[in-house]
Amino acid sequence: MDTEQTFVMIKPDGIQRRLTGEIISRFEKKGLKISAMKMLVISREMAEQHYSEHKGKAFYESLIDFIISGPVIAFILEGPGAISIVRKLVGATDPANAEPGSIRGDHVIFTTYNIIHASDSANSSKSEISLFFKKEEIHNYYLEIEKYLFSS
Ligand code: 3AN
Repeated sequence: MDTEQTFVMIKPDGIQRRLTGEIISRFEKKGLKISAMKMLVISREMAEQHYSEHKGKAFYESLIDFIISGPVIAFILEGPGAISIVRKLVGATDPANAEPGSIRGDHVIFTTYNIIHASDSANSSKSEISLFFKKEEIHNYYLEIEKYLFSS
């Protein structure tokens, strides 16, 4: 499985509910590597770009208002098969389908206020990472375990 990078964002409600540490710790425990991280308030323009695929849908305006309503924490996770692994750990968009044990399955009851975003494909990961991070904000380093994995 190739090493992938994926974009993840704890939304304003995740921060309001003080679930930041809980969420990040799930990814770390799984073995994913954090290669970039920052807290920011997204501009309306940036939010519209991030959610452009939803423009025109009934929930679009409230989604934009919500995502710019307070700070978010944006980060990049890295690891073999990271994109699909992170989506599994996050759980389904519809709270009724989010499996218990997933982040949304354990903490979310509303579809709009669903505490976290994660890229759903290699293409969206690439464009979301470049929307949120400059090259110099992304750190290239090895975890101790990777030194053994990649040494042979
Ligand atoms: P996901 O975040 O699971 O990739 P998307 O990309 O389909 O889901 O939707 C982006 C965001 O738009 C969701 N996280 C949620 O906040 C909001 N959203 C999606 N579908 C609905 C819906 N039917 N009603 C309200 N909000 C929605």
